[in-house]
Amino acid sequence: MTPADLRADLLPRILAADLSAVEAIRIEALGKQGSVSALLKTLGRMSPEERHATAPAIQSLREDVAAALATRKQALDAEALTARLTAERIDLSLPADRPPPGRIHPVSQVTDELAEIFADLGFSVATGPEIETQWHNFSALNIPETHPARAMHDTFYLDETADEPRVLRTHTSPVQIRAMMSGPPPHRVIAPGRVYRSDSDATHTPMFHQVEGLVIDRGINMGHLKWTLQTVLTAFFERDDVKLRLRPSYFPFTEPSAEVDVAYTLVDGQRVIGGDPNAPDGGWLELLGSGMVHPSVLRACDLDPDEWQGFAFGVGIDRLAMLKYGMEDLRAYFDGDQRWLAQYGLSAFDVPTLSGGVGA
Ligand code: 2NL
Repeated sequence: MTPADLRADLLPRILAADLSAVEAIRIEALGKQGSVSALLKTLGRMSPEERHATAPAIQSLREDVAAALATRKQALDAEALTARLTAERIDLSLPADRPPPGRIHPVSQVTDELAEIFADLGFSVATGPEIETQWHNFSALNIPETHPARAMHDTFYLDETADEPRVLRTHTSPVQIRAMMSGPPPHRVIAPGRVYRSDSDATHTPMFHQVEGLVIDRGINMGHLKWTLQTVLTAFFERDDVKLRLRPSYFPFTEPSAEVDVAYTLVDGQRVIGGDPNAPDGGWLELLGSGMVHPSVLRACDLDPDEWQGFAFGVGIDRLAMLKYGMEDLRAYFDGDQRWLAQYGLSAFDVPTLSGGVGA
């Protein structure tokens, strides 16, 4: 066939082709065995004069066919897109994919619960640095230089050559020292947060969480302490039979000092707060340390012990979370494993108050 014959055959067919025909014609004309390719191959066997005379018509045929195929394909694609756009509709009323809501870590949950419960009693939440001066962490709390708590194996010391050597706070008491020094009494604060001790086994992690509470006012006594803890723990454990027992104890920063035990019973082998401690499967669980703020601590904060008194207490948040939500291994708390959090994490909506339990 001559270039003109091929042109007369191919171009009208391309103009009328659908998408699959466009591809078929491309192979038929421009493919390895294609008709246009065959014409191009004849050029190799021609004399230079003949080739000079014939080549331009063949070359332009090849270019025109390729261009016509491309143009047709573009037109067909555009048509198909227009057809889809007219036919398909986005349903804006369909609910969107929700991101997974995430879970609240039990330690965060317990911290938030305590903040809510204490807020109902007029306490505010105080925070402070985790890197503390030894004065705020020890001296102001009547903990002498020789006290074992200051020993290397309990405390993480930072840069001992500094003018004012610092430690990772071993309790959140220094936050309350700062609260007492920040303005005049009365003070009602809780100080939740991370604390650090050089200790690591199945029941101790070198970082753990503590909440301390402090009330400073005129005429404060142990009765205020016991009523406050009774009220808070009743709300926290969501039982109306929470029973407390105060046992004499010793802390350098309180006088008198008391350990606070809470009554428990075994239910299906699980320790549950509440019930009769004298029942065969009952007993007392040591929960908090507490006492009346030592006069030396008040004086360190420029308060006159004859005018101002107060009570204070401290409790481990991780322990409280274990007791309330029933996780066994303390170390898993801080591994950051999503599977653990999916199992033990809490919904963002579970916030108890003094007046109503979780979900009220
Ligand atoms: C425990 C013991 C306690 C305090 C913490 C405190 C804070 C100031 C003044 C006086 Cl600023 N006391 N805190 C008092 C008694 C005990 O914690 O065994 N915690 C887990």
